[in-house]
Amino acid sequence: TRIATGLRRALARGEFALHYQPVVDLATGDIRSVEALLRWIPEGGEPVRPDVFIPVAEETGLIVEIGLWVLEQACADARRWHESHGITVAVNVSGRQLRDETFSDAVLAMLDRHELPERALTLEITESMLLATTQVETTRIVEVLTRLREHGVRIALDDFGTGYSSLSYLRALPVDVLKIDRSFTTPLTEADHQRTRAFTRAIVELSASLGLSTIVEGVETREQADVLRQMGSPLGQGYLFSRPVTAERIDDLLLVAP
Ligand code: G
Ligand code: G
Ligand code: G
Ligand code: MN
Ligand code: NA
Repeated sequence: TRIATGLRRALARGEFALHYQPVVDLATGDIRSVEALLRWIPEGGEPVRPDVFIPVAEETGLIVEIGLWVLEQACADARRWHESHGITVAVNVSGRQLRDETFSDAVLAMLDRHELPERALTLEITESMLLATTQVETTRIVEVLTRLREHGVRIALDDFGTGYSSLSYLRALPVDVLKIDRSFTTPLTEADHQRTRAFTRAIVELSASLGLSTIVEGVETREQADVLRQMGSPLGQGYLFSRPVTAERIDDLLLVAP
Protein backbone atom coordinates (compact mmCIF):
# COMPACT_ATOMS: atom_id res chain seq x y z
CA THR A 1 0.00 0.00 0.00
CA ARG A 2 0.93 3.67 -0.23
CA ILE A 3 1.31 3.89 3.54
CA ALA A 4 3.69 0.91 3.66
CA THR A 5 5.83 2.39 0.87
CA GLY A 6 5.92 5.76 2.61
CA LEU A 7 6.78 4.20 5.97
CA ARG A 8 9.74 2.36 4.44
CA ARG A 9 11.29 5.71 3.45
CA ALA A 10 10.16 7.72 6.46
CA LEU A 11 13.05 6.84 8.80
CA ALA A 12 15.74 7.65 6.23
CA ARG A 13 14.03 10.93 5.37
CA GLY A 14 13.63 11.96 9.00
CA GLU A 15 9.86 12.28 8.74
CA PHE A 16 9.10 10.98 12.24
CA ALA A 17 8.88 13.10 15.36
CA LEU A 18 7.98 12.41 18.96
CA HIS A 19 5.52 14.45 20.92
CA TYR A 20 5.23 14.13 24.67
CA GLN A 21 2.15 14.35 26.85
CA PRO A 22 2.66 15.16 30.56
CA VAL A 23 1.27 12.98 33.35
CA VAL A 24 0.63 15.17 36.38
CA ASP A 25 0.18 14.83 40.12
CA LEU A 26 -3.55 15.59 40.54
CA ALA A 27 -2.92 17.20 43.94
CA THR A 28 -0.13 19.62 42.93
CA GLY A 29 -0.25 19.82 39.14
CA ASP A 30 3.47 18.89 38.98
CA ILE A 31 4.64 16.91 35.93
CA ARG A 32 5.74 13.44 37.05
CA SER A 33 6.28 11.67 33.74
CA VAL A 34 5.65 12.06 30.01
CA GLU A 35 4.24 9.67 27.39
CA ALA A 36 6.01 9.65 24.02
CA LEU A 37 3.59 9.67 21.06
CA LEU A 38 4.85 9.10 17.55
CA ARG A 39 4.04 11.56 14.76
CA TRP A 40 4.59 11.09 11.02
CA ILE A 41 4.59 13.96 8.54
CA PRO A 42 5.45 12.64 5.06
CA GLU A 43 7.52 15.06 2.98
CA GLY A 44 5.18 17.38 1.11
CA GLY A 45 2.13 15.74 2.67
CA GLU A 46 -0.33 15.95 5.51
CA PRO A 47 0.37 14.35 8.91
CA VAL A 48 -0.79 10.71 9.09
CA ARG A 49 -2.48 9.64 12.30
CA PRO A 50 -0.80 6.91 14.37
CA ASP A 51 -3.98 4.83 14.51
CA VAL A 52 -3.66 4.71 10.68
CA PHE A 53 0.08 4.03 10.26
CA ILE A 54 0.92 2.01 13.42
CA PRO A 55 -1.24 -0.97 12.31
CA VAL A 56 0.52 -0.91 8.89
CA ALA A 57 3.92 -0.72 10.60
CA GLU A 58 2.91 -3.74 12.69
CA GLU A 59 1.67 -5.80 9.72
CA THR A 60 4.81 -5.10 7.68
CA GLY A 61 7.19 -5.63 10.62
CA LEU A 62 8.53 -2.08 10.14
CA ILE A 63 7.43 -1.36 13.72
CA VAL A 64 10.59 -3.11 14.98
CA GLU A 65 12.92 -0.57 13.35
CA ILE A 66 10.59 2.39 13.91
CA GLY A 67 10.18 1.32 17.55
CA LEU A 68 13.95 1.39 18.07
CA TRP A 69 14.06 4.93 16.68
CA VAL A 70 11.24 5.92 19.08
CA LEU A 71 13.09 4.42 22.07
CA GLU A 72 16.38 6.07 21.05
CA GLN A 73 14.78 9.51 20.70
CA ALA A 74 12.75 9.13 23.91
CA CYS A 75 15.87 8.13 25.90
CA ALA A 76 17.85 11.06 24.49
CA ASP A 77 15.11 13.55 25.43
CA ALA A 78 14.26 11.94 28.78
CA ARG A 79 17.82 12.07 30.06
CA ARG A 80 17.78 15.82 30.78
CA TRP A 81 14.25 15.69 32.24
CA HIS A 82 15.19 12.81 34.52
CA GLU A 83 18.44 14.39 35.67
CA SER A 84 16.85 17.72 36.47
CA HIS A 85 13.37 16.73 37.70
CA GLY A 86 13.28 12.93 38.18
CA ILE A 87 10.75 12.74 35.35
CA THR A 88 10.31 9.36 33.68
CA VAL A 89 9.31 8.62 30.09
CA ALA A 90 6.73 6.11 28.85
CA VAL A 91 7.03 4.57 25.39
CA ASN A 92 4.25 2.59 23.67
CA VAL A 93 5.41 -0.79 22.37
CA SER A 94 3.71 -3.34 20.12
CA GLY A 95 3.63 -7.09 20.64
CA ARG A 96 5.65 -7.48 17.46
CA GLN A 97 8.55 -5.58 19.09
CA LEU A 98 8.43 -7.63 22.29
CA ARG A 99 8.59 -10.88 20.31
CA ASP A 100 11.84 -9.85 18.67
CA GLU A 101 14.72 -11.81 20.27
CA THR A 102 16.99 -8.81 20.45
CA PHE A 103 14.48 -6.42 22.03
CA SER A 104 15.41 -6.59 25.71
CA ASP A 105 19.16 -6.43 25.04
CA ALA A 106 18.62 -3.49 22.69
CA VAL A 107 16.60 -1.60 25.30
CA LEU A 108 19.14 -2.21 28.08
CA ALA A 109 22.08 -1.23 25.86
CA MET A 110 20.28 1.92 24.81
CA LEU A 111 19.61 2.97 28.42
CA ASP A 112 23.26 2.38 29.18
CA ARG A 113 24.41 4.43 26.19
CA HIS A 114 22.21 7.35 27.22
CA GLU A 115 23.18 6.94 30.89
CA LEU A 116 19.52 6.80 31.74
CA PRO A 117 18.69 4.64 34.77
CA GLU A 118 16.39 1.72 33.97
CA ARG A 119 13.69 2.98 36.35
CA ALA A 120 13.37 6.15 34.22
CA LEU A 121 11.80 4.16 31.36
CA THR A 122 8.28 2.73 31.29
CA LEU A 123 7.06 0.52 28.45
CA GLU A 124 3.31 0.78 27.75
CA ILE A 125 1.62 -2.38 26.59
CA THR A 126 -2.05 -3.13 25.93
CA GLU A 127 -4.04 -6.28 26.50
CA SER A 128 -5.22 -6.09 22.85
CA MET A 129 -1.55 -6.68 21.98
CA LEU A 130 -2.02 -10.25 23.18
CA LEU A 131 -5.28 -10.94 21.31
CA ALA A 132 -3.73 -12.25 18.10
CA THR A 133 -0.81 -14.06 19.73
CA THR A 134 -0.42 -17.78 20.32
CA GLN A 135 0.21 -19.23 23.76
CA VAL A 136 3.91 -19.63 22.89
CA GLU A 137 4.16 -15.99 21.81
CA THR A 138 2.37 -14.80 24.94
CA THR A 139 4.76 -16.80 27.12
CA ARG A 140 7.68 -15.25 25.24
CA ILE A 141 6.31 -11.72 25.73
CA VAL A 142 5.86 -12.33 29.46
CA GLU A 143 9.48 -13.55 29.65
CA VAL A 144 10.78 -10.44 27.91
CA LEU A 145 8.74 -8.12 30.13
CA THR A 146 9.85 -10.01 33.24
CA ARG A 147 13.51 -9.72 32.27
CA LEU A 148 13.28 -5.98 31.61
CA ARG A 149 11.39 -5.51 34.86
CA GLU A 150 14.08 -7.37 36.80
CA HIS A 151 16.49 -4.75 35.45
CA GLY A 152 14.25 -1.95 36.72
CA VAL A 153 12.34 -0.96 33.58
CA ARG A 154 8.71 -0.31 34.50
CA ILE A 155 5.74 -1.81 32.64
CA ALA A 156 2.38 -0.04 32.25
CA LEU A 157 -0.86 -1.70 31.17
CA ASP A 158 -2.47 0.89 28.85
CA ASP A 159 -6.15 1.43 27.95
CA PHE A 160 -7.13 -0.64 30.99
CA GLY A 161 -10.78 -1.64 31.15
CA THR A 162 -11.52 -1.64 27.43
CA GLY A 163 -10.72 -5.26 26.57
CA TYR A 164 -12.70 -8.41 27.05
CA SER A 165 -10.64 -9.88 29.88
CA SER A 166 -8.84 -7.03 31.59
CA LEU A 167 -8.72 -8.76 34.95
CA SER A 168 -7.17 -11.98 33.67
CA TYR A 169 -4.50 -9.98 31.78
CA LEU A 170 -3.83 -7.97 34.91
CA ARG A 171 -3.21 -11.22 36.77
CA ALA A 172 -1.03 -12.74 34.06
CA LEU A 173 1.16 -9.77 33.10
CA PRO A 174 4.08 -8.37 35.09
CA VAL A 175 3.04 -4.71 35.49
CA ASP A 176 3.88 -1.73 37.70
CA VAL A 177 1.46 0.88 36.38
CA LEU A 178 -2.23 0.76 35.47
CA LYS A 179 -3.50 3.34 32.98
CA ILE A 180 -7.27 3.58 33.22
CA ASP A 181 -8.80 4.21 29.79
CA ARG A 182 -10.36 7.57 29.06
CA SER A 183 -13.79 5.98 28.49
CA PHE A 184 -13.98 5.84 32.32
CA THR A 185 -13.14 9.54 32.64
CA THR A 186 -15.40 11.20 30.08
CA PRO A 187 -18.77 10.38 31.70
CA LEU A 188 -17.45 10.79 35.25
CA THR A 189 -19.08 14.13 36.00
CA GLU A 190 -22.23 13.76 33.92
CA ALA A 191 -25.43 13.81 35.97
CA ASP A 192 -26.50 10.21 35.56
CA HIS A 193 -23.29 8.26 35.89
CA GLN A 194 -23.24 6.63 39.30
CA ARG A 195 -22.33 3.36 37.60
CA THR A 196 -19.29 4.80 35.79
CA ARG A 197 -18.16 6.41 39.02
CA ALA A 198 -18.49 3.08 40.82
CA PHE A 199 -16.45 1.30 38.14
CA THR A 200 -13.74 3.95 38.09
CA ARG A 201 -13.51 4.01 41.89
CA ALA A 202 -13.30 0.21 42.00
CA ILE A 203 -10.43 0.14 39.46
CA VAL A 204 -8.54 2.89 41.30
CA GLU A 205 -8.90 0.90 44.54
CA LEU A 206 -7.95 -2.40 42.88
CA SER A 207 -4.83 -0.82 41.42
CA ALA A 208 -3.80 0.64 44.78
CA SER A 209 -4.39 -2.61 46.63
CA LEU A 210 -2.20 -4.43 44.10
CA GLY A 211 0.53 -1.89 44.85
CA LEU A 212 0.41 -0.46 41.34
CA SER A 213 0.81 3.15 40.35
CA THR A 214 -2.43 4.46 38.76
CA ILE A 215 -2.79 6.96 35.91
CA VAL A 216 -6.22 8.06 34.69
CA GLU A 217 -6.27 9.05 31.02
CA GLY A 218 -8.37 11.61 29.16
CA VAL A 219 -8.79 14.18 31.95
CA GLU A 220 -10.31 17.17 30.17
CA THR A 221 -12.03 19.18 32.92
CA ARG A 222 -11.17 20.48 36.38
CA GLU A 223 -14.32 18.73 37.68
CA GLN A 224 -13.10 15.34 36.44
CA ALA A 225 -9.68 15.93 38.03
CA ASP A 226 -11.35 16.78 41.37
CA VAL A 227 -13.56 13.68 41.34
CA LEU A 228 -10.57 11.48 40.48
CA ARG A 229 -8.43 12.94 43.23
CA GLN A 230 -11.24 12.36 45.74
CA MET A 231 -11.38 8.73 44.55
CA GLY A 232 -7.72 8.39 45.48
CA SER A 233 -6.19 8.50 42.01
CA PRO A 234 -2.82 10.24 42.36
CA LEU A 235 -2.01 10.84 38.69
CA GLY A 236 -3.84 12.07 35.58
CA GLN A 237 -3.14 12.72 31.91
CA GLY A 238 -5.25 14.66 29.46
CA TYR A 239 -6.03 17.86 27.61
CA LEU A 240 -6.82 19.70 30.88
CA PHE A 241 -3.10 19.62 31.68
CA SER A 242 -1.58 19.48 28.20
CA ARG A 243 -1.98 18.04 24.74
CA PRO A 244 0.96 16.05 23.41
CA VAL A 245 3.65 18.70 22.72
CA THR A 246 7.20 18.91 21.35
CA ALA A 247 10.27 18.11 23.46
CA GLU A 248 11.17 21.82 23.35
CA ARG A 249 7.81 22.66 24.89
CA ILE A 250 8.46 20.15 27.71
CA ASP A 251 11.85 21.84 28.24
CA ASP A 252 10.00 25.17 28.55
CA LEU A 253 7.45 23.76 30.98
CA LEU A 254 10.29 22.43 33.14
CA LEU A 255 12.58 25.43 32.58
CA VAL A 256 15.30 23.05 31.37
CA ALA A 257 17.96 24.13 28.92
CA PRO A 258 17.81 21.69 25.96
O1 G B 1 -1.24 10.19 19.98
P1 G B 1 -2.48 9.49 19.44
O2 G B 1 -3.76 9.58 20.11
O3 G B 1 -2.71 9.91 18.06
O4 G B 1 -2.07 7.92 19.42
C1 G B 1 -2.88 7.01 18.81
C2 G B 1 -2.43 5.61 19.16
O5 G B 1 -1.13 5.33 18.62
C3 G B 1 -2.34 5.35 20.66
O6 G B 1 -3.06 4.17 20.94
C4 G B 1 -0.90 5.14 20.93
O7 G B 1 -0.73 4.14 21.94
C5 G B 1 -0.34 4.67 19.59
N1 G B 1 1.06 5.08 19.50
C6 G B 1 1.54 6.34 19.55
N2 G B 1 2.89 6.34 19.45
C7 G B 1 3.27 5.03 19.36
C8 G B 1 4.53 4.38 19.26
O8 G B 1 5.61 4.97 19.29
N3 G B 1 4.51 3.02 19.15
C9 G B 1 3.37 2.31 19.16
N4 G B 1 3.45 0.99 19.04
N5 G B 1 2.15 2.89 19.27
C10 G B 1 2.10 4.23 19.38
O1 G C 1 26.25 9.34 38.34
P1 G C 1 25.05 10.18 38.48
O2 G C 1 24.54 10.28 39.88
O3 G C 1 25.10 11.51 37.78
O4 G C 1 23.93 9.33 37.68
C1 G C 1 22.59 9.76 37.59
C2 G C 1 21.84 8.53 37.17
O5 G C 1 22.33 8.09 35.90
C3 G C 1 22.00 7.40 38.18
O6 G C 1 20.73 6.92 38.54
C4 G C 1 22.82 6.37 37.44
O7 G C 1 22.27 5.08 37.68
C5 G C 1 22.66 6.73 35.99
N1 G C 1 23.93 6.48 35.31
C6 G C 1 25.09 7.17 35.38
N2 G C 1 26.01 6.64 34.61
C7 G C 1 25.44 5.56 34.01
C8 G C 1 25.91 4.60 33.09
O8 G C 1 27.04 4.59 32.64
N3 G C 1 25.01 3.65 32.71
C9 G C 1 23.72 3.63 33.17
N4 G C 1 22.87 2.68 32.74
N5 G C 1 23.26 4.52 34.03
C10 G C 1 24.13 5.47 34.46
O1 G D 1 -3.79 4.50 23.40
P1 G D 1 -3.10 5.61 24.08
O2 G D 1 -3.62 5.79 25.47
O3 G D 1 -1.60 5.53 24.08
O4 G D 1 -3.51 6.93 23.31
C1 G D 1 -3.11 8.17 23.66
C2 G D 1 -3.93 9.07 22.80
O5 G D 1 -4.94 9.76 23.56
C3 G D 1 -3.09 10.13 22.12
O6 G D 1 -3.35 10.10 20.76
C4 G D 1 -3.60 11.42 22.69
O7 G D 1 -3.59 12.44 21.71
C5 G D 1 -5.00 11.10 23.15
N1 G D 1 -5.39 11.91 24.29
C6 G D 1 -4.59 12.34 25.27
N2 G D 1 -5.27 13.08 26.18
C7 G D 1 -6.55 13.13 25.74
C8 G D 1 -7.74 13.76 26.26
O8 G D 1 -7.74 14.41 27.30
N3 G D 1 -8.87 13.57 25.54
C9 G D 1 -8.90 12.84 24.39
N4 G D 1 -10.07 12.74 23.76
N5 G D 1 -7.80 12.24 23.88
C10 G D 1 -6.64 12.37 24.55
MN1 MN E 1 -0.22 4.79 25.59
NA1 NA F 1 -2.58 5.56 26.76
